[in-house]
This record gives sequence, C-alpha cells and structure tokens, in this order.
Amino acid sequence: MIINSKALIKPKPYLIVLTQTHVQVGIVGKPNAGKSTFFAASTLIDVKIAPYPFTTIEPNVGVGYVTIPCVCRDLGVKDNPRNSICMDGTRLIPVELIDVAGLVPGAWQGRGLGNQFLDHLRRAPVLIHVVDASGGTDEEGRIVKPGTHDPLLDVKFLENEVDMWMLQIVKKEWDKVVRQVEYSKQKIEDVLYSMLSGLGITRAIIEEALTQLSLINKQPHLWGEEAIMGLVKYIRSIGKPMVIAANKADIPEAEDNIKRMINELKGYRVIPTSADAELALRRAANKGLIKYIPGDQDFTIVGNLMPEQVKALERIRSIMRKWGGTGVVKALNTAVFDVLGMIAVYPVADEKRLTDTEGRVLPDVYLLPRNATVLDLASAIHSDIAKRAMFAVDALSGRRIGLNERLQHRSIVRIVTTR
Ligand SMILES: Nc1nc2c(ncn2[C@@H]2O[C@H](COP(=O)(O)OP(=O)(O)OP(=O)(O)O)[C@@H](O)[C@H]2O)c(=O)[nH]1
Ligand SMILES: [Mg+2]
Repeated sequence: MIINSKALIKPKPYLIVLTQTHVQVGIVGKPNAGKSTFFAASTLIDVKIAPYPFTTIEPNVGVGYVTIPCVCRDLGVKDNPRNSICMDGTRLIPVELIDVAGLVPGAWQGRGLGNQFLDHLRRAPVLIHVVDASGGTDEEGRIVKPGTHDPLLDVKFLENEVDMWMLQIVKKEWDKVVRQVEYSKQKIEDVLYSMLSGLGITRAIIEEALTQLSLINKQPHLWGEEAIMGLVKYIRSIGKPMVIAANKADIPEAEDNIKRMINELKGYRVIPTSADAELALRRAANKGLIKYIPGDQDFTIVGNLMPEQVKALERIRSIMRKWGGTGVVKALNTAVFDVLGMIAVYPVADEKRLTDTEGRVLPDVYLLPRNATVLDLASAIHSDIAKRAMFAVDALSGRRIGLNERLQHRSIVRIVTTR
C-alpha cells in the first residue's frame, strides 16, 4: 500500500495563530535538562539546543499541541479542522508553550541568569518541569557522568526557586498589605488578589489558601516570615502546579532514577520523556520518512531510508516500547487535562450535519476550564455570541443544555442565539 505520508502527517502550524485565549504551559528546569528540545519537539520550531548551560536566554514562545481521540472516529465522519489538526483520528489542539532560560540554585537572588524571566510565566497556569533523569548534569547544568547527580534534588530546588520568586513579590508589598487591611479595612483576600492576579493567581486560590492555613482572620502585621512563606508555597502549589518530565529516559542510567522518582515523589505526576526521540520522530515525519502521530506509542517507516537511519529509528522504537511512547505529548496532556482538568468541546452551527456555517465538519475544538458552562464556551468563541446566547443543544443526544450548565469533555454543541 502506498501511503501519502506527507499529506497524512505533516502538521500545519502556520494555520494556527496564538491568541490570548490559548492556555499557556511553561517549561521550566535547570540548564541543559532538555527544555528547548522538549519545546522544539512539541512545536517544530527551530530553537537553539546545545550541550551546555544557558543556551536559551530570551524565552521561546510557540504553538504546541495536546491531543484527544477525535470524535470524528466515533461518528464515522470526515472532518475539516480549522483551529486544530486531525491526524488519523487524533485531534491536535493548540496550546502556547513558553521555554524559558535555565534556573540554577539561588536564581531568585540573581544567580545564573536570575529569575527575571520567570515573569514570562505569569500567565501560565501549569508548568512542566523538565528534569535530566539520567543524572548526567549537575545542579547547575554542567555535564557530569550519567548517574552521578541525583535528579530528585532538582525537583525540590526548582520549586524553592519559584516559591522564592513569588515570596519576593509578596514581601516587597507586605507593608502595603498591612496598611490596606489594618488601616483601610480592606479584606485580606482582596488585597492579596490585586497583588497576585498578575501572576495568574485566582481569587478562589487565595481564599482556599487563607482558609486552609487559618490565616483569614489574623492581622497581617502578626504573620511573620514563616506564615507568609507558608501562604506563598500553598498558593504556588495550586496556582502553578508542576508536571515532572523525567527527561533523557533514553539514557540507560535514567531507568533507576525514573523508578525512584515515581516511587518517592508522592503527589507528583512523573512522566518519563525522551524529548530527543520525539524531536527525531517529528523531523522524520515531516520529511515523509515515517508515519507518526504525536503521542502514539509507535511509528511506521514509509520512506526510503539509509541503513543507519533505520538503525537510529529502531533504537527510538525500543525506547518507546520501554516507556510507552516518547512521553512528550503525554506530559502536555497530563498538564492540561489531568492537572488543570480542562475539557475539549466542539462547537458547531448545525448540530445535525455537525458543520459550521460554511459546511466544514467539526471545524473547531475549544479547550475550556474545568466546570466550563455553555456561557463560557460562548464567551470563548465571541463576546457577541455570549451576549446573544440562549441555550445550547447537544448534537448527539439532542438534549437542550442551559446557559449555566456544565459542558462535557468531547461533546459537540450548537449554541442557539437570539437574532
Ligand atoms: N539523550 C538525550 N539528550 C537530550 C534529551 N533532551 C535533550 N537532550 C540534550 O541535552 C542537551 C541540552 O538540551 P537543551 O534542550 O538545549 O536544554 P535546555 O534545558 O533548554 O538548556 P538551557 O537553555 O541551557 O537552559 C542537548 O545536547 C540535547 O540534545 C533527551 O531526551 N535525551
Ligand atoms: Mg534552552
């Protein structure tokens, strides 16, 4: 069978334009862990990748993709995607990835490149921490013999850096917090919210933290350093949760470390990844040499390859067998769907034909926050639709869904509006 692999496989990133509504995923970690490789593999944007620390200075921003099984398969229809991509029944939904410079211990005090660039992560509600699981780089990213550095140490240090970054912001303004709460009689949650909303922290998170830590009624001048730090840590852990990408899983020394990370890092989601393998696969797929759908556990060779290319690809295949794929898309999916709990919804204009007004079948998929309602979907599409929305109709059941009812993951809905 001859497969036109290019037509099947080649992503079309030029079709996707990032907007403010795209969910952001920040990629963080110490230098040389593989952040830019992870970014390049996810976005296919050529960025600087090198085996020395601080290769990245300015953040790279690009379009990566999370995936869902596309409903086109369940329904047996051929779709015409517009805001996303469908490859053999896998829908690739764009997200914005931000690859920042490497963090070293003490970055919050200005070491290395400092932590100024953490400011680029303000809008990111979730972070992927790329760790060199092979233990082949020290805490500052310098190359050492694989297996000599303990990657578990990197997890704690990085969290601490992000905590200290947030703490600095809060401490700088603490006198003002005291004045506003104790003299101007403003609510502590309002004051903290106006300070932290710029970091992407919601009011609900602040309220939860204050309640859980029994700080809600305590006068801020009595808090002390420890209570402020406790609050910051709590807010960061829910406001900027992290998925651990245990990277360089292709290096033999990574295996034991990954097992330890999974066992010992309770409460964390640890995904073994080989960003290098994913990058090689995407490049080979783009050249039409293999058929590979991002996130799949295997690929098929379809082009004419040199023996050494086959050998390299077979090596990648054995890594994928061991870990169930390269893990890159899995890490992104875990961040967006499991940690953030986002849902994907297909809006259509005609629920019988599943089309938009121009006859395209299942053209768009929207990523929406957990618990999103019909009104949230309408607002995500257009403020005018939100103003005129009356209710929605579920395309499969024909059921009417109220404006404030929650939407289901992978549902197809038509929003009914006034004229
Ligand atoms: N074996 C292996 N090497 C990898 C993997 N991912 C990245 N590398 C290598 O690790 C080195 C550093 O990769 P980068 O992607 O530049 O690392 P970074 O974290 O962006 O580094 P900075 O920008 O300096 O902070 C390069 O030599 C990559 O080829 C992987 O999954 N496996
Ligand atoms: Mg980099």
